[in-house]
Amino acid sequence: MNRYKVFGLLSLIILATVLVLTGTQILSESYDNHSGINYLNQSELSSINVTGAGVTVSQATSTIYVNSSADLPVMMGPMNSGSMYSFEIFGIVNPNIVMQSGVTVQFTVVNVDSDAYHNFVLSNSGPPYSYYMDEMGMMNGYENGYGYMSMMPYLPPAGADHYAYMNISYSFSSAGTYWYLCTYSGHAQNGMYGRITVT
Ligand SMILES: [Cu+2]
Repeated sequence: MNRYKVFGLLSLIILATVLVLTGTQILSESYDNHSGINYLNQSELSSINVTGAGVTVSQATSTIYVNSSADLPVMMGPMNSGSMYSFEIFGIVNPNIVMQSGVTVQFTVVNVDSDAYHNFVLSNSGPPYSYYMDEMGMMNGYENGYGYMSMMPYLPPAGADHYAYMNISYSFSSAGTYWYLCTYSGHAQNGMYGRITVT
């Protein structure tokens, strides 16, 4: 091989490496840095996990009663429960949430899982859920047959003292049974969901 061929080959290899690295960068950025995702540190996380006004917690029935418009912090992933397929609100895993119509809930959704993506989506459709609920969380939202009432990008796994979170405010204007679930493949199927009853 003469020196021109070697030079040409080296150039190609360098070009290919740059393209792959750039592509990976763009992909992970669109996945992790969706607008609306912000980060909490440990002390901020502790400060939001306090039962606020307008909320009553029944450990015995795993139910959170939202009596007037209120904030609910939702922890995703294994926190006190051992399971990664859990939402935790005020220490209750996948709680029932009960409220009257007209109440507005501000969910502060935090990923506390160190090695998995999760999201928090409201839906009219209850379990059982299939493996594929929405591979592209943020893209397919509302018209995919699952009755989604809200959508959320997947929040990236927690790092040291670094927890991705997103706020979603929702007004439940009609009585009925609704559900919250994680649309990451296999998560809702494995139990990552809970019921919301609006009376
Ligand atoms: Cu999940």
